[in-house]
Amino acid sequence: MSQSEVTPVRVETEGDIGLICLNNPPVNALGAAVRQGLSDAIDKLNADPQIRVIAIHGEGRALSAGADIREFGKPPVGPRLPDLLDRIEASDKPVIAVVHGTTLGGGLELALSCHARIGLPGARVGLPEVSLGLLPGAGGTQRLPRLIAVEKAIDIISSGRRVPVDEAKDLGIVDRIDDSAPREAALAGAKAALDGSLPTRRTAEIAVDLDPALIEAATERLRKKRPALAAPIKAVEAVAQIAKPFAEGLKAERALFMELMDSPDRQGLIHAFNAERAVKRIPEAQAEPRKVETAGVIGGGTMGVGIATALLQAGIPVTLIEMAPERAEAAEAAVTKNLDGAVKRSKMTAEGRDKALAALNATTDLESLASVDLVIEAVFEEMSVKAEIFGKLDRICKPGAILGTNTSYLDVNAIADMTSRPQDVIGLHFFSPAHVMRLLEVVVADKTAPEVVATAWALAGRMKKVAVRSGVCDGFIGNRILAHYRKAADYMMLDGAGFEQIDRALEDFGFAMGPFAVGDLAGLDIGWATRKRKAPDRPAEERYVTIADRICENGWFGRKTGRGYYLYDDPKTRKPNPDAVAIVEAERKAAGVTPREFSDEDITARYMTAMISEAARVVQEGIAQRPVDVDAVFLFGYGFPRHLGGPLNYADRIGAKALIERIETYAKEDAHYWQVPPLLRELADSGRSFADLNKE
Ligand code: TC6
Repeated sequence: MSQSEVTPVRVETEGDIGLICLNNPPVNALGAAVRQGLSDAIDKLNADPQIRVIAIHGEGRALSAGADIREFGKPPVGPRLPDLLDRIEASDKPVIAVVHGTTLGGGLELALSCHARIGLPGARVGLPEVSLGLLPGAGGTQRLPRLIAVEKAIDIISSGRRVPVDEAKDLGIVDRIDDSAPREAALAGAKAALDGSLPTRRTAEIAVDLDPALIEAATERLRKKRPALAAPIKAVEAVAQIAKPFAEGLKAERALFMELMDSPDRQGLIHAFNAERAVKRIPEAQAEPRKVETAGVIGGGTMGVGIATALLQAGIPVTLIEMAPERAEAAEAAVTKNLDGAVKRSKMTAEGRDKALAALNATTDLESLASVDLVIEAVFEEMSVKAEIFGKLDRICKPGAILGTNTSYLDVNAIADMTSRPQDVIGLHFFSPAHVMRLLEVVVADKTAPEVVATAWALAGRMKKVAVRSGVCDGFIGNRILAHYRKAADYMMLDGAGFEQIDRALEDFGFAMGPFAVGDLAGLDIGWATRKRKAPDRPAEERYVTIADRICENGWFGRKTGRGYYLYDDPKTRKPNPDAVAIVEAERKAAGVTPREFSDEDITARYMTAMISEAARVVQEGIAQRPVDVDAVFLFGYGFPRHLGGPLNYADRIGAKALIERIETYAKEDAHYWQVPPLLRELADSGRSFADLNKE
């Protein structure tokens, strides 16, 4: 049946029971047609004298994933969800909801407006609106704290977490668990409501006692934990309205919801949600992926160990290759530690860990890769080393095996040409720690076969990673853009801003960590090696900041050596390294710079403008398919503040014209670094935005 032929809400009767079925694939979102259908269905069944009880259930994956996100920001179309839910709750005939699958947001609010709820095994419920920059705006903040303990409701509403059905039953969100199919559970629930074995009541009528201290404590906690985000705090403010009569509380909830609906954070967070899905649209999407039942990883360093861990967690047996037996053993120990950590963080069970470890074979025998379906090379970043390995893999691996490289900047075309099968070679660029970070940059070389690309997406799906398609260039999408804007931070440091001020300004802006603190964490020797590699190609006009080199020359590589820009005597604190401060001052003098002051706004403006400039070039050159692909790389691999939606989504907030003005102003200081990207000029001239490019 085609989408247009689907009736989004079906009504049927069986004796004195009226059944309403939501059928709006893929996730029964509560768009206008569903709301209208539900409204008509409730009216019809209420008007039918034969009917004594009504039960709502859903077809497909879940009862409902909530309001239709695609309607946000557009003119409202009635009936509004809050009004519809009030009418369902007011129904004289009891209404039962059957909750199955992942039932979220407006979907759970629909269930809360019913008079009893039945959960199916495997169901999960939640109010994730805060993660979209919103709050539950269809009565969720008023009904949930009436139904369950206020403290628990605050936790669920302000965290947006998904609650497994067993916990939902213990909390009182669902009244019983029934392990039949949704329609059967609806019929059984309706009968139980009629014979009195399933009590029914209106949630709005449940008396509630609010302890204001709970609200204060939650607000305080959120202010400390996530100061940049307004939605969770507003959501708690909405819960506080339960002190008022129900109708007034609903009105207040609505007002707070509308405030958030108009906020730029809401736009940014929904863009981030959509970005994760948009990156799946690739030209190779129709190709048939190859089977990946076994994998090999070459290299037992941090990356190799992380990749092996991620593959094992996805249920794929791994042969991990190291050069010497003691290094293979150390790699196995490191994988074990990662898996133990996953068990500790409840990411996997102890049995899962044992099974994964049994599927790991750490060895020095490269020939044992002869039978694997996929190899990921994660050795030292040196073309001659890669050339030797890919030459050997070409000889050893079976025909059709996928040969992946985890290189973070080397030319994947050149690596592919080391083999007689360049169609099987692809870049699989993981981010450290590879078993935690969600981004996987998939670097498609000139000769990579479409089914090899499709396999990378299938693999990313199994590993629960976000794959983004990148073309070949130095650093691909992420590291190329990073290399550019990182220089802006160095220029500001040389010209007078302290590294501590730069880090703090960017952290206040929303980054989890500023660039100097990140450098210390990653190891300053990494950037040092890259700068040395690129030195021969450095244009004569480029300003070169020597501060980081001087710090590295002392053997101070950041956290791992106890000092870098900061001191790490106490792992919890971050104190500027006075020797690094002295180096900064000395290098300024040597460069003949008279230090000047930078405001925090100036720091973030320059940093973001540099990032956006290189991102625009990456899009124009076709390295990234669309602006949204750049956004996804930064959201899922570089800790970009999610509420800003990614660098190019944020660029639209500033506008192409204003960005050009900034670049032209900065160019007066350094015309080589600050150049207007042609794409930005095109957007400014045509009045278009990066968002428009995403739609093309
Ligand atoms: C709310 O309810 C507010 C209420 C108050 C109102 C007054 N709307 O993620 P998947 C699409 S706020 C429209 O790949 P999964 C999704 O874009 C909302 N579309 O599948 C994708 O489309 P594509 C609160 C939606 O099985 C397709 O469905 N609810 C919606 O990995 C499949 O999605 C949420 O925040 C939607 N609500 O995960 C829930 N949801 O194929 C957000 C999904 O064209 N959704 N789509 O790319 C999710 O968390 C997940 O989608 C999931 C399913 C867990 C429901």
